[in-house]
Amino acid sequence: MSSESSVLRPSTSEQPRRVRGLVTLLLATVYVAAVLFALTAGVGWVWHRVTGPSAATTVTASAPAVASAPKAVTVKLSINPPPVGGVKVNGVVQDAFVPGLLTMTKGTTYDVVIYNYDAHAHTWTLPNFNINASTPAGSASSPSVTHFTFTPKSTGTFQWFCALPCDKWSMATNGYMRGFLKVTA
Ligand SMILES: [Cu+2]
Repeated sequence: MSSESSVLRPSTSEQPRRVRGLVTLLLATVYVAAVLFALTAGVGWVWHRVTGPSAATTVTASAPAVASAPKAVTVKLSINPPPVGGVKVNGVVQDAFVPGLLTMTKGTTYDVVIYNYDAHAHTWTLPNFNINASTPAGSASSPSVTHFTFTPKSTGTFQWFCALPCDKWSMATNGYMRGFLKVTA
């Protein structure tokens, strides 16, 4: 009995310590789990705040900006258009941009589209506005198409020309392979 009790005694005094240890471990686990949960939820909330509403704000903010953006005015130019394949001057077919004389409004954005029906390349060069659009060779049935967009920022009359050697007469004559861009206020 006495030996039994002496064996039991340390075990009974040890058991609450073990229980206390287990409770502490359990509490620690619960605490760590709670902290992890709080962190995850917090990060999730922050993530939602950052991605959700800001993305929606970007969409609503960009929508009116696109709608209020000025629309470009399309200007079509043709080089040696069919059926003539140029412009007839005194019975001779001359190389020509049609139209060769243009008028634009300052501050308006223009989308210039050039159709080249000629079998030779040309350019539409306007140094005042840093434009040098090269138009590759095309054909009467399948013209090459060249695009550029620009907004004239100053008024006046500006010389444009074809910088590639082509029809000598046209290169020297305004309205054919050279001409003017008039920009009005
Ligand atoms: Cu030319």
